Amino acid sequence: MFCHQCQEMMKNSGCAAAKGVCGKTAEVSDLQDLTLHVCKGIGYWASKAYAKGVYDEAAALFVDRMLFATITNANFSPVDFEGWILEGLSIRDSLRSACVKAGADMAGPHPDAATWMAADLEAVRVAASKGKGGWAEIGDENVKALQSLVLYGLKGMAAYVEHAYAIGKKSQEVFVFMLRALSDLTDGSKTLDQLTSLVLETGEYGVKAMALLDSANSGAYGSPRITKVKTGVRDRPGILISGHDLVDLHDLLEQTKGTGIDVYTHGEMLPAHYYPFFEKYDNLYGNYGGAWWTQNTDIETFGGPVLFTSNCLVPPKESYKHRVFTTGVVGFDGCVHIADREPGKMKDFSDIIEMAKTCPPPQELEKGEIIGGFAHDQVFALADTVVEAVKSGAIQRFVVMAGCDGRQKGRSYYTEVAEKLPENTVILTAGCAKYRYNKLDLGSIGGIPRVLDAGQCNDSYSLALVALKLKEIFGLDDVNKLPLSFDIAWYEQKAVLVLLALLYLGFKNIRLGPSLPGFLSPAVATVLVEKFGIKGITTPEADIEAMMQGA
Ligand code: SF4
Ligand code: SF3
Repeated sequence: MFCHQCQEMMKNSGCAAAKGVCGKTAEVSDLQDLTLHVCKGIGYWASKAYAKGVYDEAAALFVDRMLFATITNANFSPVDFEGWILEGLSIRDSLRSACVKAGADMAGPHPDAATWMAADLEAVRVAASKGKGGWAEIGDENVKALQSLVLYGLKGMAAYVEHAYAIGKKSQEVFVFMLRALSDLTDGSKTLDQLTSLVLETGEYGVKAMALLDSANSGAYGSPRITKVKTGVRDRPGILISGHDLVDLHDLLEQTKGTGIDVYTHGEMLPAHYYPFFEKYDNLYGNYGGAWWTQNTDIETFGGPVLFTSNCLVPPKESYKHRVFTTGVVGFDGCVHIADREPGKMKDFSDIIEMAKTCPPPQELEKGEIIGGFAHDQVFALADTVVEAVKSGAIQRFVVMAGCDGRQKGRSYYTEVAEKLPENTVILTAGCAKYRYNKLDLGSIGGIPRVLDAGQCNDSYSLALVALKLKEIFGLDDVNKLPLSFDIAWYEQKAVLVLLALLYLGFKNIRLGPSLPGFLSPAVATVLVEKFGIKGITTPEADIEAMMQGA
């Protein structure tokens, strides 16, 4: 195996042993490479067919789901990937036939395309195992680095698109881009400049995908508003729900209401409480535990069943594995998988509910509240107060500390930054990175909490909108002139997409940690540093000092 898609890759160069740091086995890693390999074939033929006026949405959806399924900590099941590869090959072959029928030019244009179009699985497997990551046999290290940026950005984009699709929103434009970008990744003749443009284009379509999900979420569940979420427990059995899928949460709340079973959110499901729509469910009790990586101990003490609706799943311990349920693209052999909903129906969570009835109430970990719900509309509603505070100097700077949390000890940096930032600063956050400081008492400025949580990583778009709104209010010609710094933490591929989207929107001087992506070549890293001012983190003290001076 070789995998270097997440921040916890071994030695910041890649996981290449029998198992990745995340627990992904070599077998699953290779199968994921194969899955993506087949998806590139689908992208190739789908783009050719599209040029001839044939659009296959089912193929686009399949590719989208596969990009999402191969995101870090989503699916660890060889059985799932074997099935998907066969399904993908048949989709690819029917697209190829559609191209013949539509009179497409079957010869080109990609010189390396033939290697990628092998018909039988074994040939695809051999082709995929040739290079690092299965696709890297073409091009030098800079080509590979740019291809990685695109591929990982696409995985992040797929997550946004999949969540929007679950709510009933889709964009043909974004689907067509994803297929074309995958096709371009099979093209060994692309120059570095062309690949760099593709990276920025991925950011551009990333913004569209983020906007799509933002409107899907607020259309279905209302605009997030300031909310206090309980962190304690009550004396009834519970179900813990994790991941990012709000439609799954809705189905679960409908099916548990009136049963005497409480639903607790975990990790990235915390921001669900901020949506007005879910207020009517009095059995949506509170949030339990911390960020994704604390699940091994949180699930142990929770005592009841746990539903994973998306990443991040940590391979479950034997002691509680029987209580772990997966759904959507999440999978782990030995855990019960809840099937997708049929059109117009809910998913059937009765097995989880039956198990919950036999379980003890959760053990209390803490007692308190987390405040959040500062997505764009809520912040815009506070705009007068915020602008006044900036003008009076009560707020000197905003620091965006969004992104992911992770296991690495060095991530305590983010807790320290939050604690040590001057009291006239406000932290804007989204994603599970917030668990490094969202339970600290950092006070408020004129009634505005010093940590403004916009929501999930899926809501990072809100932070960009807030920044663009501030630019407008202050009459600035450049968003980089705002009293705003970025100190972002990354772990998985949605964070890659968010970074590309921010670069596309013109944000510069972003601090990225705890380490710069190991999949970047030195030359590509240099371009990011020189052209966009991206930088790594140093110490909390030095970085705070630099940020306060606008650097
Ligand atoms: Fe390693 Fe991350 Fe890949 Fe897992 S997802 S194998 S930890 S690089
Ligand atoms: Fe977290 Fe996995 Fe990225 Fe959604 S739950 S931000 S890491």
